[in-house]
Amino acid sequence: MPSPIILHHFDESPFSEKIRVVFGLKDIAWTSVRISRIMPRPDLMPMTGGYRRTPVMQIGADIYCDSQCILRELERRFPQPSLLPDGSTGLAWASAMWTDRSFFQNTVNLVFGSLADKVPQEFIADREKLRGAKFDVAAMTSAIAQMRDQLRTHLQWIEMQLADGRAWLGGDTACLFDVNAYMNVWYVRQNMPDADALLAEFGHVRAWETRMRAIGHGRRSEMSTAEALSIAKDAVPQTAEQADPRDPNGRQPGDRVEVMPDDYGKIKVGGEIVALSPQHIAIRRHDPLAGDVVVHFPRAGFLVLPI
Ligand SMILES: N[C@@H](CCC(=O)N[C@@H](CS)C(=O)NCC(=O)O)C(=O)O
Repeated sequence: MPSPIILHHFDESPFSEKIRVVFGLKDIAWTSVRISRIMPRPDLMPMTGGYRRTPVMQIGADIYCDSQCILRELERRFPQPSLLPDGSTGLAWASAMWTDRSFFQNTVNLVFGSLADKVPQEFIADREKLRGAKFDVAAMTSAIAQMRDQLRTHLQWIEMQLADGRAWLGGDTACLFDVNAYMNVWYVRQNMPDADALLAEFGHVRAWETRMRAIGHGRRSEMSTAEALSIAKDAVPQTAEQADPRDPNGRQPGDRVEVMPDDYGKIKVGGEIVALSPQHIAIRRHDPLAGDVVVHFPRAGFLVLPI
């Protein structure tokens, strides 16, 4: 029996919403493993080797970290309907550097600044560890006016793109542009009581948001974290060795490296390179609880360090 497509996520997670929407777009049957919003995650860490951001996708003993990497793998396994708009493939992938960084920093600061004293202390302590810096809700609250200005700018870019009456950001069909940008609008809608007011002037965005919501989340079933860990333990990683002859640093399959995000959650995951390309790195590691696993990361926004 083929390994199920497992998403380790929590329902409130905007980066996970990207993946859930793609399950909807591609009508994929998937298994939801709901993880805690804060650490510890004792059944997941043996599989990721310490990578602690959400979401993580697991297929047998192959573990995909970061939404960019997950989407790339889903597009590879389920090419139709494609996430990539005709003539704009490169820009579609690159759009994550807008939506996941400056746009998301804007919406996350707005959301937590607005929640203010409703943010639980243990959540603040967890996110301080994640960021390696103070999670300063008071500073976020005082920046709300600035964050509203920034949000308006981001939303207007979406509005401009839809202004010719097209249904989707890339044209006639929903694509990666839509998935990436929608995450932030969804996050504002879920958390800001005045979302209607924030979106009021953007009629095209509101109509597009309704279309995005109607895509749904594909075919979802639930599994426990412990069951997912035992699937990894019983499986054999399926990633084929792949060299990158033009790797600028001469890295080769078999080299030992550590991989970590360059922005937050900077935990190094060590292993031996199995596959390498300009967009992707996969490393093999062994864990007493998870067995042999191959952990996959994107290259954009990640550092690869020799051991
Ligand atoms: N670049 C990452 C960012 C993921 C991210 O920041 N996720 C948030 C939740 S939506 C997170 O990891 N929060 C801390 C945690 O869940 O441990 C991606 O695209 O997956």
